[in-house]
Amino acid sequence: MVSLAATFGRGAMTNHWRDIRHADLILVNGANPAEAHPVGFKWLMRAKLDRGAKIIHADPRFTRTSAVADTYLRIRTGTDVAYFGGLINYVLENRLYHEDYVRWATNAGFVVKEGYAFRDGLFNGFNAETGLYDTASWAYETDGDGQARIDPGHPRSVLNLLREHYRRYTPDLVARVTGIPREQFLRVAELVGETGRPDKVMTIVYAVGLTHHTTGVQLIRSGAILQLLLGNMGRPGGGMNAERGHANIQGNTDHAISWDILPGYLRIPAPGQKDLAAYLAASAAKKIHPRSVNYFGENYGRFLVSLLKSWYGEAATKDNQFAFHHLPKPAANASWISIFDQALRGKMQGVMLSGMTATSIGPDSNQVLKALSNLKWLLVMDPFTTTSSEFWRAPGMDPAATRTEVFMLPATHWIEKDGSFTNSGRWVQWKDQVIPPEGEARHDHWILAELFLRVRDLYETQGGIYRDPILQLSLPYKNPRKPELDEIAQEINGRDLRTGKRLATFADLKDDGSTSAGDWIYTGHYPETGNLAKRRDGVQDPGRNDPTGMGFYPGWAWSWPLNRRVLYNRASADEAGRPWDPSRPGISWEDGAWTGDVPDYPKDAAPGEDAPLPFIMTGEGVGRLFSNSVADGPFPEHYEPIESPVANPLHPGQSTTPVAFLYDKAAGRENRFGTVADYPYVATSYRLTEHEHYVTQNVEHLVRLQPEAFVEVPAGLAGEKGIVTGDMVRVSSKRGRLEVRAVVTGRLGALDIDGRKVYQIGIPIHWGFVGINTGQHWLANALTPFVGDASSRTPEYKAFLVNIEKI
Ligand SMILES: Nc1nc2c(c(=O)[nH]1)N[C@H]1C(S)=C(S)[C@@H](COP(=O)(O)OP(=O)(O)OC[C@H]3O[C@@H](n4cnc5c(=O)[nH]c(N)nc54)[C@H](O)[C@@H]3O)O[C@H]1N2
Ligand SMILES: Nc1nc2c(c(=O)[nH]1)N[C@H]1C(S)=C(S)[C@@H](COP(=O)(O)OP(=O)(O)OC[C@H]3O[C@@H](n4cnc5c(=O)[nH]c(N)nc54)[C@H](O)[C@@H]3O)O[C@H]1N2
Ligand SMILES: [Mo]
Repeated sequence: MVSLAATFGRGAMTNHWRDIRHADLILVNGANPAEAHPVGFKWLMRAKLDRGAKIIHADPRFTRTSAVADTYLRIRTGTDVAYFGGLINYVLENRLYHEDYVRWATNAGFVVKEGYAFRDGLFNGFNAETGLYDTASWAYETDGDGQARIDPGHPRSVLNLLREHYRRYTPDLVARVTGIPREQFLRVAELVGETGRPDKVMTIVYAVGLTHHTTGVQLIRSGAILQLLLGNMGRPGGGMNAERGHANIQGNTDHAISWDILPGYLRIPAPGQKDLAAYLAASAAKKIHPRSVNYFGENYGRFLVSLLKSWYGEAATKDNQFAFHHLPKPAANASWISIFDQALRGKMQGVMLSGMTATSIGPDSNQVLKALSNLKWLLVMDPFTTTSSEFWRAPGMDPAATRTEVFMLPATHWIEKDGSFTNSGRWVQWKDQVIPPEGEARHDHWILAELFLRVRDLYETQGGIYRDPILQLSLPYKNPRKPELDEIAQEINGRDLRTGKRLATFADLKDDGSTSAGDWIYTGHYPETGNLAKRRDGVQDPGRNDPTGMGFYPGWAWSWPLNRRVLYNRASADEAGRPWDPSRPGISWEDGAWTGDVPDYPKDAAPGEDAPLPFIMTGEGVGRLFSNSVADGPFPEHYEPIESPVANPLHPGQSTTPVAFLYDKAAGRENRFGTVADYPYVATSYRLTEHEHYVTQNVEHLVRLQPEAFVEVPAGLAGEKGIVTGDMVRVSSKRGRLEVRAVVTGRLGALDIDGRKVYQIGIPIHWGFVGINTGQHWLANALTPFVGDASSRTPEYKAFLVNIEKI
């Protein structure tokens, strides 16, 4: 999500599932939708069957998605930047990009400030001592008013630097790095290049096969750059379509379960920001083009103040800066790996887990287990016992040596409560409770409310340091111990505090304390007329419910922002407001108004020379080919996974990313990365259709379908090692080992990487040591490395080194 925000201004799937049927070409990278998103996958099939779209699937494994793809590319895991970079180079060198679009809707013509450099695998601004880039050193030249200089012919224009950067990504280099044969790559490049025409459109579909890498953010950004060059962003059938994981993971991200944001993608305040003005100056994007709308940047203060009013109610006043000082200003990173690193260092007293099992999800579960044993207490809120609530029973653990006190609070499962799910396509959909809770289980929000009220009582009776944020928190519910999800949905939507009425749009939010909103991007989903997430005007009457015939179905649920179905849809039409492809319009300017989807644009802004630029969420007003909003470089560059069998041919001296944070090293712990000498094979981990992570170990029917753990071994390697299907094998990494059965398969195969034969081994993730007992006792994450992406810190689950032996 970091990469999409850095490129377009918002971190979300740009289109939606149903929209994929409008594509002519579908690149699927780092995703296996036929098995992990089988219901959504039907829209890829509709594109293929109804309009002859081609599907290109790049994956280390031949999966059920590959089986129905037109082209399957066997790619080495962790190398998609080289693949997308090769496509970018092909499109630029052959002038196949959509020139009008690129000139109008991207920062191609912006001039980059002097000092930009890329040498020996490092961009300018690198500080070898801190291991960080100064991202502010990646900036534009500006005039006296702070407006960016625009000169497409300048040697340091973004387009010229981009061309220069990707010139190295020749078809031969792509083959050397990814293992995709040159001729096959060129055939795909030709198809991709055709979608630079206005009457063609391509979509990129991806999931965690791209995010689970130390280069995850840049892997995705390289696809986004390609899509901007081809003019495929904002258009029906186009976009960067992130398939999200759990049913409500999009809602979860929107409401800031992620460590690095507040609800609605507002930044977490940083140390030193003494007041609201300092926070806004550091957080809100600046308008750097006279025709940029900069909607987010200009309204940042309204969204933050409305959030503070929602949290602190009457206690948030103009005089106290709306209680801005109540917000924590964390100095340290608080990502998943960081939490367990802190526990390993003995700096964490307790951890609360809700709807997530730390032990199973890793990475480096042996180290995570050690971290859990270092805690004073662990609280697990879950409908089932999990590998975390039972962590002292994990393989290799000595229960007597574990001091951690574990509390298990039975929580209701989402089937047992109502509430909304926000799907990948940003549709907020309300659901009903299916079955009543059993036994003593309580809803998560009731458990949290009860805990909070008891803590508040303690502060009230016993005092404590800085009590105000606790004592002043607003709980505007009929029963604060048992808030209803309906009440919380209304609170998130927000109100006009003078009238008490719920707002219909975030355009009405104010920074004077007269409005509240728990998450500005959801303002409008629950106006005075009712909960729009409950709407179900769908395919029962397409004539009425889908007036444009484009599948927007505006009366089906509610899609953030403002019920808009395709983000950045101003770019679906040309400067004059005519759809690039009249057969697939997003919005169009007709008779003095925008028609079609809800415009991602000021609704009465007419096209013309002075018209606002199309990407309203960036300070530039355009999509960013060059961006300073990521930690590891303004343009994506191929770096090898932290554990890799080969050196990076682009810059062997800087083979891996220079900015991944190495936790063990920083903490003075022993190095836990292996080398190819000891661990000669590449491994990747993934899902199977029959299981949902770890929770389905409790579902008898599914356990019967996939009862036993296994690893997939390519036939060639199995032949070399004398392994046949059903043999027990030991798979080991520097961090741990698994003893499981082997499945010998043609789905995985050898790659030719720079003249060297590289095998990849496949590791499904789903087994543990709780649930229905099938004699399994292992954790796939025993193998994975304790390291993540430089910006998002998402772990490198998808590329690491192992050895395999027959036992
Ligand atoms: N049946 C089922 N469905 C699920 C889930 C489940 O547990 N079970 N989990 C849900 C969740 S939470 C999520 S996040 C999604 C994830 O959905 P997906 O990302 O589709 O799931 P994975 O199987 O982890 O990985 C997808 C593919 O990425 C490939 N891959 C690995 N590394 C690379 C790489 O570097 N480049 C490329 N091009 N491909 C690579 C893998 O071989 C794999 O086939 O699935 C959701 N859907
Ligand atoms: N090696 C490797 N590791 C991975 C991945 C990988 O591809 N490879 N994928 C990663 C990804 S993308 C993900 S999302 C994680 C998934 O990891 P988890 O989120 O830990 O997996 P689940 O089994 O889906 O766990 C959800 C838990 O929530 C509980 N639950 C369900 N409903 C509710 C509810 O309403 N309230 C509460 N309190 N609990 C509830 C379930 O009982 C279950 O125990 O794994 C990650 N780990
Ligand atoms: Mo996920």
